[in-house]
Amino acid sequence: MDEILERIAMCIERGKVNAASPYPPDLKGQDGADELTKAALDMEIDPNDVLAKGLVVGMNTIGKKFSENKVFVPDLLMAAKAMQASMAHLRPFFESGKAKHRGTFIIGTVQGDLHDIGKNLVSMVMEGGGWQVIDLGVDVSAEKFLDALRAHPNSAIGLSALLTTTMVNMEKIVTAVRAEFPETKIIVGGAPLTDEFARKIGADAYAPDPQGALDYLVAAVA
Ligand code: B1M
Repeated sequence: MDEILERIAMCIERGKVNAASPYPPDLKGQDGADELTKAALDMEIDPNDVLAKGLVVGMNTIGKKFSENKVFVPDLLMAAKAMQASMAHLRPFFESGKAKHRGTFIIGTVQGDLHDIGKNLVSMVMEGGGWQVIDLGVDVSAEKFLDALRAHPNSAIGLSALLTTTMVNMEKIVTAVRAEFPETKIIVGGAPLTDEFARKIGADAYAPDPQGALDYLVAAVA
Protein backbone atom coordinates (compact mmCIF):
# COMPACT_ATOMS: atom_id res chain seq x y z
CA MET A 1 0.00 0.00 0.00
CA ASP A 2 2.76 2.45 0.97
CA GLU A 3 4.48 2.04 -2.40
CA ILE A 4 1.48 3.19 -4.45
CA LEU A 5 0.87 6.14 -2.10
CA GLU A 6 4.53 7.16 -2.40
CA ARG A 7 4.18 7.00 -6.19
CA ILE A 8 1.04 9.18 -6.05
CA ALA A 9 2.94 11.71 -3.90
CA MET A 10 5.84 11.68 -6.40
CA CYS A 11 3.44 12.20 -9.36
CA ILE A 12 1.79 15.16 -7.62
CA GLU A 13 5.15 16.73 -6.78
CA ARG A 14 6.51 16.21 -10.31
CA GLY A 15 3.26 17.22 -12.05
CA LYS A 16 2.73 13.85 -13.72
CA VAL A 17 -1.00 13.99 -14.55
CA ASN A 18 -1.62 10.71 -16.40
CA ALA A 19 0.01 8.08 -18.62
CA ALA A 20 -0.72 10.10 -21.78
CA SER A 21 1.03 13.20 -20.42
CA PRO A 22 4.50 13.76 -21.94
CA TYR A 23 5.51 15.81 -18.85
CA PRO A 24 7.88 15.37 -17.12
CA PRO A 25 9.90 13.75 -19.93
CA ASP A 26 11.64 11.18 -17.71
CA LEU A 27 8.24 9.74 -16.65
CA LYS A 28 6.84 9.57 -20.21
CA GLY A 29 4.62 6.48 -20.73
CA GLN A 30 4.33 5.74 -17.00
CA ASP A 31 1.11 5.90 -15.01
CA GLY A 32 0.37 9.29 -13.45
CA ALA A 33 -1.67 10.65 -10.55
CA ASP A 34 -4.89 9.79 -12.44
CA GLU A 35 -4.27 6.05 -12.95
CA LEU A 36 -2.47 5.52 -9.63
CA THR A 37 -5.22 7.15 -7.57
CA LYS A 38 -7.85 5.05 -9.31
CA ALA A 39 -5.73 1.92 -8.74
CA ALA A 40 -5.27 2.76 -5.03
CA LEU A 41 -9.03 3.18 -4.55
CA ASP A 42 -9.70 -0.05 -6.53
CA MET A 43 -7.33 -1.78 -4.07
CA GLU A 44 -9.69 -0.46 -1.35
CA ILE A 45 -7.03 1.71 0.25
CA ASP A 46 -8.81 4.15 2.59
CA PRO A 47 -9.46 7.41 0.67
CA ASN A 48 -8.28 9.30 3.79
CA ASP A 49 -4.89 7.58 3.40
CA VAL A 50 -4.79 8.36 -0.32
CA LEU A 51 -5.34 12.01 0.59
CA ALA A 52 -3.03 12.20 3.63
CA LYS A 53 -0.17 9.96 2.45
CA GLY A 54 -0.41 10.68 -1.29
CA LEU A 55 -1.82 14.07 -2.25
CA VAL A 56 -0.93 16.00 0.90
CA VAL A 57 2.64 14.68 0.94
CA GLY A 58 3.14 15.56 -2.75
CA MET A 59 1.63 19.06 -2.48
CA ASN A 60 3.52 19.79 0.77
CA THR A 61 6.82 18.85 -0.85
CA ILE A 62 6.27 21.05 -3.92
CA GLY A 63 4.82 23.85 -1.74
CA LYS A 64 7.94 23.89 0.45
CA LYS A 65 10.24 23.87 -2.58
CA PHE A 66 8.25 26.83 -3.99
CA SER A 67 8.67 28.73 -0.69
CA GLU A 68 12.42 28.08 -0.91
CA ASN A 69 12.57 29.29 -4.55
CA LYS A 70 13.70 25.82 -5.68
CA VAL A 71 10.74 25.51 -8.10
CA PHE A 72 8.57 28.16 -9.78
CA VAL A 73 4.95 28.99 -10.72
CA PRO A 74 4.79 26.58 -13.72
CA ASP A 75 5.97 23.69 -11.51
CA LEU A 76 3.27 24.52 -8.96
CA LEU A 77 0.66 24.70 -11.73
CA MET A 78 1.65 21.26 -13.07
CA ALA A 79 1.51 19.82 -9.55
CA ALA A 80 -1.94 21.35 -9.13
CA LYS A 81 -3.04 19.77 -12.42
CA ALA A 82 -1.89 16.34 -11.22
CA MET A 83 -3.63 16.97 -7.91
CA GLN A 84 -6.88 17.80 -9.71
CA ALA A 85 -6.65 14.48 -11.59
CA SER A 86 -6.39 12.66 -8.25
CA MET A 87 -9.12 14.75 -6.65
CA ALA A 88 -11.57 13.76 -9.40
CA HIS A 89 -11.38 10.18 -8.06
CA LEU A 90 -11.46 11.21 -4.39
CA ARG A 91 -14.28 13.76 -4.62
CA PRO A 92 -17.15 11.19 -4.50
CA PHE A 93 -15.75 9.86 -1.19
CA PHE A 94 -15.75 13.37 0.31
CA GLU A 95 -19.27 13.95 -0.96
CA SER A 96 -20.50 10.68 0.57
CA GLY A 97 -18.78 11.49 3.89
CA LYS A 98 -16.42 8.45 3.68
CA ALA A 99 -13.42 10.80 3.56
CA LYS A 100 -13.02 13.89 5.73
CA HIS A 101 -11.57 17.30 4.93
CA ARG A 102 -9.32 18.99 7.50
CA GLY A 103 -11.71 21.94 7.46
CA THR A 104 -13.21 24.51 5.12
CA PHE A 105 -11.26 27.46 3.73
CA ILE A 106 -13.07 30.36 2.08
CA ILE A 107 -10.83 32.45 -0.15
CA GLY A 108 -11.22 35.48 -2.38
CA THR A 109 -9.37 38.43 -3.87
CA VAL A 110 -10.68 41.51 -2.11
CA GLN A 111 -13.06 44.13 -3.42
CA GLY A 112 -11.68 46.27 -6.27
CA ASP A 113 -8.93 43.78 -7.10
CA LEU A 114 -9.01 41.45 -10.14
CA HIS A 115 -5.64 39.68 -9.70
CA ASP A 116 -6.28 35.99 -9.19
CA ILE A 117 -3.18 34.02 -10.21
CA GLY A 118 -1.67 33.97 -6.70
CA LYS A 119 -5.06 33.41 -5.08
CA ASN A 120 -5.67 30.40 -7.37
CA LEU A 121 -2.31 28.90 -6.37
CA VAL A 122 -3.25 29.27 -2.70
CA SER A 123 -6.62 27.54 -3.42
CA MET A 124 -4.86 24.62 -5.12
CA VAL A 125 -2.28 24.12 -2.37
CA MET A 126 -5.00 24.28 0.30
CA GLU A 127 -7.11 21.73 -1.56
CA GLY A 128 -4.07 19.48 -2.00
CA GLY A 129 -3.46 19.91 1.72
CA GLY A 130 -6.82 18.35 2.51
CA TRP A 131 -9.04 21.43 2.90
CA GLN A 132 -12.40 21.95 1.29
CA VAL A 133 -11.92 25.21 -0.61
CA ILE A 134 -14.71 27.64 -1.37
CA ASP A 135 -13.27 30.10 -3.86
CA LEU A 136 -15.33 33.28 -4.09
CA GLY A 137 -13.29 34.60 -7.01
CA VAL A 138 -12.16 38.21 -7.42
CA ASP A 139 -13.56 41.60 -6.36
CA VAL A 140 -15.13 40.04 -3.27
CA SER A 141 -16.96 42.32 -0.83
CA ALA A 142 -17.21 41.91 2.96
CA GLU A 143 -20.87 40.96 2.50
CA LYS A 144 -19.95 38.08 0.16
CA PHE A 145 -17.43 36.74 2.69
CA LEU A 146 -20.10 37.03 5.40
CA ASP A 147 -22.66 35.18 3.26
CA ALA A 148 -20.15 32.37 2.71
CA LEU A 149 -19.36 32.23 6.44
CA ARG A 150 -23.07 32.11 7.28
CA ALA A 151 -23.37 29.08 4.98
CA HIS A 152 -20.14 27.49 6.37
CA PRO A 153 -19.78 28.97 9.88
CA ASN A 154 -16.69 27.10 11.10
CA SER A 155 -14.50 27.97 8.13
CA ALA A 156 -11.22 29.83 8.03
CA ILE A 157 -10.90 32.63 5.50
CA GLY A 158 -8.15 33.87 3.21
CA LEU A 159 -7.93 37.31 1.64
CA SER A 160 -5.67 38.12 -1.28
CA ALA A 161 -4.71 41.58 -2.63
CA LEU A 162 -2.13 42.67 -5.19
CA LEU A 163 -2.73 46.41 -5.20
CA THR A 164 -1.77 48.98 -2.60
CA THR A 165 -5.13 50.59 -3.35
CA THR A 166 -7.12 47.42 -2.53
CA MET A 167 -5.15 46.08 0.43
CA VAL A 168 -6.95 48.72 2.50
CA ASN A 169 -10.23 46.93 1.70
CA MET A 170 -8.90 43.98 3.67
CA GLU A 171 -9.36 45.90 6.89
CA LYS A 172 -13.07 46.46 6.15
CA ILE A 173 -13.52 42.72 5.55
CA VAL A 174 -11.58 41.73 8.67
CA THR A 175 -13.64 44.16 10.79
CA ALA A 176 -16.95 42.88 9.39
CA VAL A 177 -15.95 39.23 9.89
CA ARG A 178 -14.70 39.86 13.46
CA ALA A 179 -18.02 41.57 14.34
CA GLU A 180 -20.14 38.56 13.34
CA PHE A 181 -17.69 35.62 13.57
CA PRO A 182 -15.04 36.62 16.15
CA GLU A 183 -13.44 33.15 16.29
CA THR A 184 -12.79 32.89 12.52
CA LYS A 185 -9.14 32.45 11.56
CA ILE A 186 -8.22 35.06 8.95
CA ILE A 187 -5.12 34.79 6.76
CA VAL A 188 -4.04 37.54 4.40
CA GLY A 189 -1.53 37.44 1.54
CA GLY A 190 -0.40 39.09 -1.65
CA ALA A 191 2.71 40.83 -2.94
CA PRO A 192 2.31 44.28 -1.29
CA LEU A 193 1.46 42.89 2.18
CA THR A 194 3.62 42.57 5.26
CA ASP A 195 3.36 40.88 8.61
CA GLU A 196 3.09 44.29 10.22
CA PHE A 197 0.14 45.25 7.98
CA ALA A 198 -1.65 41.99 8.79
CA ARG A 199 -1.32 42.64 12.51
CA LYS A 200 -2.42 46.25 12.11
CA ILE A 201 -5.71 45.28 10.42
CA GLY A 202 -6.42 42.51 12.94
CA ALA A 203 -5.83 39.44 10.74
CA ASP A 204 -4.51 36.30 12.44
CA ALA A 205 -1.68 35.72 10.02
CA TYR A 206 0.18 36.97 6.97
CA ALA A 207 1.29 34.22 4.60
CA PRO A 208 3.98 35.10 2.05
CA ASP A 209 3.11 32.11 -0.14
CA PRO A 210 0.56 29.25 -0.46
CA GLN A 211 2.51 26.86 1.75
CA GLY A 212 2.67 29.52 4.46
CA ALA A 213 -1.14 29.69 4.46
CA LEU A 214 -1.44 25.91 4.69
CA ASP A 215 1.21 25.59 7.44
CA TYR A 216 -0.45 28.31 9.49
CA LEU A 217 -3.89 26.68 9.32
CA VAL A 218 -2.63 23.17 10.01
CA ALA A 219 -0.88 24.50 13.15
CA ALA A 220 -3.86 26.67 14.13
CA VAL A 221 -6.42 23.84 14.06
CA ALA A 222 -4.10 21.15 15.51
CO1 B1M B 1 -1.65 44.09 -12.36
N1 B1M B 1 -0.50 45.15 -11.16
N2 B1M B 1 -2.83 45.65 -12.57
N3 B1M B 1 -2.55 43.00 -13.66
N4 B1M B 1 -0.18 42.95 -12.30
C1 B1M B 1 0.63 44.48 -10.55
C2 B1M B 1 0.25 43.83 -9.23
C3 B1M B 1 1.69 45.68 -10.39
C4 B1M B 1 2.74 45.41 -9.26
C5 B1M B 1 2.39 45.92 -11.75
C6 B1M B 1 3.34 47.11 -11.70
O1 B1M B 1 2.93 48.22 -11.72
N5 B1M B 1 4.63 46.83 -11.60
C7 B1M B 1 0.75 46.85 -10.14
C8 B1M B 1 0.39 47.13 -8.68
C9 B1M B 1 1.09 48.36 -8.12
C10 B1M B 1 0.68 48.61 -6.74
O2 B1M B 1 -0.44 48.61 -6.36
N6 B1M B 1 1.70 48.83 -5.92
C11 B1M B 1 -0.46 46.46 -10.97
C12 B1M B 1 -1.43 47.37 -11.48
C13 B1M B 1 -1.17 48.84 -11.17
C14 B1M B 1 -2.56 46.97 -12.20
C15 B1M B 1 -3.67 47.84 -12.78
C16 B1M B 1 -4.14 48.99 -11.88
C17 B1M B 1 -3.13 48.36 -14.13
C18 B1M B 1 -4.06 49.34 -14.82
O3 B1M B 1 -5.11 48.96 -15.28
N7 B1M B 1 -3.61 50.57 -14.83
C19 B1M B 1 -4.80 46.82 -13.05
C20 B1M B 1 -5.73 46.66 -11.84
C21 B1M B 1 -6.93 45.82 -12.14
C22 B1M B 1 -7.66 45.49 -10.86
O4 B1M B 1 -7.28 44.57 -10.19
N8 B1M B 1 -8.69 46.26 -10.55
C23 B1M B 1 -4.00 45.57 -13.24
C24 B1M B 1 -4.42 44.51 -14.03
C25 B1M B 1 -3.71 43.35 -14.26
C26 B1M B 1 -4.14 42.26 -15.24
C27 B1M B 1 -5.65 42.04 -15.31
C28 B1M B 1 -3.66 42.67 -16.61
C29 B1M B 1 -3.28 41.03 -14.74
C30 B1M B 1 -4.01 40.12 -13.75
C31 B1M B 1 -4.48 38.83 -14.37
C32 B1M B 1 -5.00 37.89 -13.33
O5 B1M B 1 -4.61 37.87 -12.18
N9 B1M B 1 -5.91 37.06 -13.78
C33 B1M B 1 -2.15 41.73 -13.99
C34 B1M B 1 -0.92 41.11 -13.67
C35 B1M B 1 -0.71 39.72 -14.23
C36 B1M B 1 0.05 41.74 -12.86
C37 B1M B 1 1.48 41.26 -12.53
C38 B1M B 1 2.30 41.41 -13.82
C39 B1M B 1 1.63 39.82 -12.05
C40 B1M B 1 0.78 39.46 -10.84
C41 B1M B 1 0.84 37.98 -10.65
O6 B1M B 1 -0.06 37.24 -11.03
N10 B1M B 1 1.98 37.46 -10.10
C42 B1M B 1 1.91 42.26 -11.38
C43 B1M B 1 3.37 42.69 -11.48
C44 B1M B 1 4.31 41.65 -10.92
O7 B1M B 1 4.03 41.06 -9.89
N11 B1M B 1 5.39 41.47 -11.58
C45 B1M B 1 0.89 43.30 -11.46
C46 B1M B 1 2.23 36.00 -9.95
C47 B1M B 1 1.53 35.46 -8.68
C48 B1M B 1 1.85 33.99 -8.54
O8 B1M B 1 2.08 36.15 -7.58
O9 B1M B 1 -0.13 37.25 -7.02
O10 B1M B 1 2.01 37.85 -5.74
P1 B1M B 1 1.16 36.87 -6.48
O11 B1M B 1 0.84 35.67 -5.45
C49 B1M B 1 1.86 35.07 -4.68
C50 B1M B 1 2.01 35.68 -3.28
O12 B1M B 1 1.73 37.04 -3.23
C51 B1M B 1 1.10 34.82 -2.45
O13 B1M B 1 1.12 33.54 -3.07
C52 B1M B 1 1.36 33.65 -4.46
C53 B1M B 1 2.41 32.63 -4.84
O14 B1M B 1 3.59 32.85 -4.14
N12 B1M B 1 -0.30 35.18 -2.23
C54 B1M B 1 -0.92 34.74 -1.09
C55 B1M B 1 -1.18 35.83 -2.98
N13 B1M B 1 -2.37 35.85 -2.37
C56 B1M B 1 -2.25 35.19 -1.22
C57 B1M B 1 -3.17 34.89 -0.20
C58 B1M B 1 -2.72 34.15 0.90
C59 B1M B 1 -1.40 33.72 0.99
C60 B1M B 1 -0.48 34.02 0.01
O15 B1M B 1 -3.52 33.80 1.91
C61 B1M B 1 -4.89 34.07 1.85
